[in-house]
Amino acid sequence: MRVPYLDYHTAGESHGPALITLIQGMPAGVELDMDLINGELLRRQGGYGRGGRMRIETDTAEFLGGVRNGVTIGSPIAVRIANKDSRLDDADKTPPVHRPRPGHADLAGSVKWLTTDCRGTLERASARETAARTVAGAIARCLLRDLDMTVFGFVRSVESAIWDGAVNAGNLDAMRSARDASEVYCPDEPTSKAMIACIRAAKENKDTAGGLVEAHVFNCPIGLGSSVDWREKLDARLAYAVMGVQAFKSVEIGLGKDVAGLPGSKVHDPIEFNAGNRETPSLGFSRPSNNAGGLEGGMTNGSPIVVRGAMKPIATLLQGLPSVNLNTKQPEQSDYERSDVCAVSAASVVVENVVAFEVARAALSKFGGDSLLETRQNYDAFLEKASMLPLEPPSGTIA
Ligand code: EPS
Repeated sequence: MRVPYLDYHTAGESHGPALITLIQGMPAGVELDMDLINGELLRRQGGYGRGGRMRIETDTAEFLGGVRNGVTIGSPIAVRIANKDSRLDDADKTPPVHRPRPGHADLAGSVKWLTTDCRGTLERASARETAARTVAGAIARCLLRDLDMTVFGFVRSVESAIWDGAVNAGNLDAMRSARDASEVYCPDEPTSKAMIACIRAAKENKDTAGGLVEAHVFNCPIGLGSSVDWREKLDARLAYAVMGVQAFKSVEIGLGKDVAGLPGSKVHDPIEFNAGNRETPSLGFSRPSNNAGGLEGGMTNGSPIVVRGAMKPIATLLQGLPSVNLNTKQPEQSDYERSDVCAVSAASVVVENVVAFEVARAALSKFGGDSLLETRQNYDAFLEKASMLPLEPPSGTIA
C-alpha cells in the first residue's frame, strides 16, 4: 500500500556527523532546483546576530536516494547535510551540561531521559536541526513551483523594531529583492537598520533578541486543506509546523489574535466576483481585505496565505540565567554554550520552508498523482470544473 500523503522525518544532533532528511510521498518527475535548495540552506545560515558555528559550516544538500539526475523518481528522498563541527563522541569537546538554561529544553529533557546531563537533550533540541527541515521545505517548493504557487518569508520585527509595510502579489519581486539585500531579511531598509541596532545592543548587554517572522503563499487554488477533519485543516497544519520550529511561542493566521477585539463586520473579508479572472486559481473570487490570511474553514480561499510566528529570544545568554545544578541542587548560573544573539532571520527561512511543505502536502492530498504529470493534470481538471460552476447537478442533489 502506498503511503497516502507527503511527509518527512529528520534525524541528527547538532554536533553529530550529519543531519538527515527523509521525505516520502513526493511524486516522480519533479525537477529539483539545487540552487534553490542550497540557496535556502545558505540563507538559513545567515542573518545579522548569528554565532560562530555558522562560520564553520557550509550547509549543502547531498542526495542519497529518491532522485535521478536531479529529478524525483517517486521513491523516498534521503538527504544528508554534513556537520563540519562534528564532535559528539568526544567528551572533552562536548562536556556534560549540569546547569540547565531557562527557556531551553535542558531541564525537561534531562528529567525525561533520566539523566543529570543535559547534553543529549540539547544536541537534538538545537536549532541546528532546522537545516534538515529547510531542505524538506525547499524540495516541496520545487513541486509548488510546478503548481504555480510561490512562498515568501521575511522578518516582520526584532524586539521593538517593527515593519508595518505590506507584501502582495504586485510588489512581491521588489519585496524579495529588498529582503535579500537586508542583513536581517526585512524588506524595509530603515527598519532593518533599527533591527540591527536592537541586536547589537542585545549583544553588548550579553543578552539575546527575539522577533516576529511572516510567510506568505501566493496563487493557491481555492480548496486546499479540508473542513471535515481537524487534522486536515490547513490552518491547523500550518500552526503545528510553525510552532514546531525551535523557540516559537505563538502562531497567527491573518489578523491573528486581533480578531478577538473586533466585531464580525470588521473581521470577515467581503466576497466579490470578477468574471474576467475566472480562469485563475482564485476562479474570479476576490476579497478587498485578507483578515482571514487566506484560510476559511481550514481551506484556502484564493487569497494569499499569511502566517506569522513569534520567536522568543535565544535561551543561551552569555551572562547566564539563574538556574540549579542538577547534581547538587544548589543555585548556580546556567551553563553557556556557544550560541546566536538573534536567529530571527534564520527562523524566517525555516518558517518559509515548513509552510511550503504543508501547502505542498495539502496540494498532493487534494490532487494526488504518482507523477507530476498526473498531479498537474488533476489540478488543471479541478480548476476547469470549478471555473464552470454551477455544474449539472448529479441526480439527488440541488445546485
Ligand atoms: C545552529 C547551530 C548551533 C547554534 C544554534 C543554531 O550551533 P552550536 O550549538 O554548535 O553553536 O548556533 O542553536 C541554537 C540556537 C539552539 O538553541 O540550540 C544552527 O545551525 O542553526
